[in-house]
Amino acid sequence: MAEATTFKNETQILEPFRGIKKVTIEEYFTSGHRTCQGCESALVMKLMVKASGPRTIVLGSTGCMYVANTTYYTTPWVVPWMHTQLGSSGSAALGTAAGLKALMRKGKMKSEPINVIAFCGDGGGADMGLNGISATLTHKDYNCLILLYDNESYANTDIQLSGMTPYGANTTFSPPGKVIRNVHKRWKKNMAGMMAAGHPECRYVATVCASYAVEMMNKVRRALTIGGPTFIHSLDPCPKGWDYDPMLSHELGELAIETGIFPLYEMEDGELRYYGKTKAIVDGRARKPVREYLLKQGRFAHFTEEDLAYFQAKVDEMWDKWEVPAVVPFKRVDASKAALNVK
Ligand SMILES: Cc1ncc(C[n+]2csc(CCOP(=O)(O)OP(=O)(O)O)c2C)c(N)n1
Ligand code: SF4
Ligand SMILES: [Mg+2]
Repeated sequence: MAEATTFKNETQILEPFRGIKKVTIEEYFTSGHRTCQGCESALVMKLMVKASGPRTIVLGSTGCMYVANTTYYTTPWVVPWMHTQLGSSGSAALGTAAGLKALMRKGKMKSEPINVIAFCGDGGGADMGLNGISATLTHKDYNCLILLYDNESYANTDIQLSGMTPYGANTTFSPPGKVIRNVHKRWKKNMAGMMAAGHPECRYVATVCASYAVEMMNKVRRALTIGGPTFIHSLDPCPKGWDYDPMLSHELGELAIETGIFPLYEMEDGELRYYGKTKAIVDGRARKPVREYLLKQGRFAHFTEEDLAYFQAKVDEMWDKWEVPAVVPFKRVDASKAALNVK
């Protein structure tokens, strides 16, 4: 078949929402899901497709946002949605974007910009599917967004620890005991920083939190309009896995930012912009103590003062010693020593 002369690899025009009153009223993730009360990941799904609008295809890897959203014969998705295997969000995004492009180029479907979003959990994305996401972010000719919703555990299968579970957290794989209090002793992966630093063809990487809904939707809009593959990391409080009253979800999201544990930033064409309360911290506002965030969650109920001090010291190090505060983890060294290569 002859190639369509009208085909252009365009993205949609999605202007940022200028305030909450300007947000569109239509919903594309509605009732019909069975996530827990207070589930922030469900809110992320709702805001994500609200931002992208009706001409969107969503792909989702196995996890809470698959299982709880597609219970037998019911679904909250109004846009086309497809499940993909646990470690496959990257390849699903790339394959769908490539498929659409080929069909449009060959004139087999109408040439129009369609948003492709693949979401993954922290287990599916930051652990099992890291390779696929990384590969996708190198293919600059395909327009797609990978959104990692990070509830800091393999939640759907009953809260096993992932590479994104915070230090010391109580999970079904790391229950605190009398002999070993903190079974989980690894520090969480720096997923957005890793994606931003390691993928020169990826034009946009951002971190978001649904406690700041309009900002979050605007980052999704930017990611979908800039062109090429993009990546967003969302931190999602999870009442079941983090063990807290569901009414605290929003507050915990805010505290994650205000304590400096989860910095909000976007990296566009290699330029870094902190935003929201993270920018205020960069500009001099004091960070709240991490204990205000940690002690509201049952998964840290076993923490002693020593554990809290260790956690605080690690967060302080991220802000005070990293090459780019809270983003790039290389330590700053004295320039004269670095030139001589001495320690
Ligand atoms: C290859 C493979 N291994 C294991 C599973 C079982 N499994 C289904 S969902 C899930 C947890 C996924 O965790 P995450 O990606 O963080 O999503 P969440 O459940 O937290 O939303 C696991 C282990 C699977 N579906 N496929
Ligand atoms: S376990 Fe957590 S992520 Fe899963 S549905 Fe419940 S609140 Fe949401
Ligand atoms: Mg998870």
